[in-house]
Amino acid sequence: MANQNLFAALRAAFPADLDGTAIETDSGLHYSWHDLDRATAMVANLLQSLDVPKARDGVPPRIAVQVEKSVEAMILYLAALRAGFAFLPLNTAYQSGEIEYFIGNASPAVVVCSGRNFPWVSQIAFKAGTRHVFTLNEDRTGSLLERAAHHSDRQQPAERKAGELAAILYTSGTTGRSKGAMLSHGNLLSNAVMLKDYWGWQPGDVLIHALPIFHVHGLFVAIHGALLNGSKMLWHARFDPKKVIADLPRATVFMGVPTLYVRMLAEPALTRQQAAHMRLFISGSAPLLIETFNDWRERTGHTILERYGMSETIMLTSNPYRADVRYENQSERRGGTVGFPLPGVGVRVRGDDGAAVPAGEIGGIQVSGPNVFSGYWQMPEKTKEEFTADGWFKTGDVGQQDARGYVTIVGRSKDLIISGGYNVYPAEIEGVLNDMPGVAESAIVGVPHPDFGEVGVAVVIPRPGATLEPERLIDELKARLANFKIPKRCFIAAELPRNTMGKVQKNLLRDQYQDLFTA
Ligand code: MLC
Ligand code: AMP
Repeated sequence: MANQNLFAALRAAFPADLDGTAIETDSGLHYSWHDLDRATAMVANLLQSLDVPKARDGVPPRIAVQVEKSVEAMILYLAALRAGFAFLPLNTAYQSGEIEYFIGNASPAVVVCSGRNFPWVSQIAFKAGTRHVFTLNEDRTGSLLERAAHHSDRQQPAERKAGELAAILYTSGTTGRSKGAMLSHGNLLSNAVMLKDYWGWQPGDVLIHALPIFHVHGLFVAIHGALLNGSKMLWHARFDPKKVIADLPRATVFMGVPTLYVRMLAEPALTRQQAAHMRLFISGSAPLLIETFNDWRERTGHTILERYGMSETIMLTSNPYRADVRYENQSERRGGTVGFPLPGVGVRVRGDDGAAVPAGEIGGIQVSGPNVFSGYWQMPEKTKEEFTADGWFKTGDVGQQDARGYVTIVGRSKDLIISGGYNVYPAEIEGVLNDMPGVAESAIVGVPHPDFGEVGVAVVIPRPGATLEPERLIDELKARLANFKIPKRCFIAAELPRNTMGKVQKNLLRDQYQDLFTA
């Protein structure tokens, strides 16, 4: 059977003219397809030259990467696939305690970090038994590329089967620590191939890439989409609404979390004329408010296509790209919904008792398909809990599917806040707060926010006799956790509201602070 390494499929889709531009960056750099091919070969050869454990039982060596967004960081991802390593991307906002957990849990053979963070990251990595730590900086310096420069620019992609591990994405949990979702070459490729057709990727498409590349949206959906279509990317190192709007006349596809759309709408330069060349605007990772959906249509003449996915499953549902006879009745992009189950993806809604609920009624969303991950890294018990007996994955999202098939997400059974497209698990922050001196207990709730959609608010109860200062608690949290997890406000209270069972009534706290940022 042919090699099912995801990189091999992406490479096969490169255009015949390898001298054409594959990527143009916002700092004026141009990369040809040939450059991508050569650079990924060199880095893959470096990785394969290292003394690391060989793949065993479909489990290859892991490479954990915490670096700023750059084309070279993307090349490193592709090179890891090419060399047959499993890629473990880490948000640049993560602090040492968070990194220590990920490295300790995944025991990567190789770690790559920025030169600035090398002193502490390497210490954590070496302590965890990692033998190889490289640096990679935004300006293309660092030991990774220096070492790769000594390797050949030709390389045969490692032989991989569809079920073999390609990436581990850590996602936090409602209880306990983060879990590593194991995604295979087949999970990633099947989803990308299906989306290429469903979203109507066509010759000449150009993608504006303005998302971070350490989560599903920017790393998989955007990059695989462009590469599999042989499409050029206009590469933005960080999201700047003005710069994206300026690039619209040269592009056809844009992907963003709702916050990016909200920020672009605040720019007078966003006009119908400026967006005239665009073919498709896609939103996901967090709920898109109907006002944003409507305002965007009014201002640009384009209807945003909203889709729904997860780290564990990649893309699950999507509003339609076009009226297509193959996808009967799927003609309208309906705001407030996440569209239809994607071809090949099973979506069903179940009640608390596990029974099917009638169309239009609310329940837990369960999914199945070739895109669904195989389980959490070294957590068989957790994996078992999250799947039904008949093999469907319980997303933790609560929603409904109407008679026509449109899926709407109405809430979450998991205690999760999605802030600017990043997941924040209250339990993790409460755990850190509760360990601070003078803190008896705490609760974090999500409330509406005009920019981030939703943000966390902390309510903290002091121990008897203790005096707590909200600013001090926030500063302490900042030293320990990624910045997007930090509650935007902190209140000290005498007690938390509880029901008769003694359970904290977060809904009452949410109601209390509902208008904090939107009044
Ligand atoms: C930044 N800040 C945030 C935040 N991002 N606060 C809450 N939520 C966020 N998402 C805070 C910082 O802590 C800092 O606070 C201040 O804002 C400025 O930081 P910054 O880094 O300069 O912010 P900015 O560059 O403006 O970033 C905002 C953003 C970014 C929206 C561009 O958050 C972003 O790129 N989000 C996209 C996330 C994403 O890709 N998600 C996909 C997940 S995949 P202070 O106090 O320190 O000043 C997934 C599956 C799927 O969910 O379906 O796709
Ligand atoms: P992550 O674990 O970071 O992959 O986040 C996945 C979660 O993001 C899902 O379980 C949903 O709760 C949420 N999500 C993704 N896309 C959407 C969307 N379009 N609307 C609402 N929630 C979404």
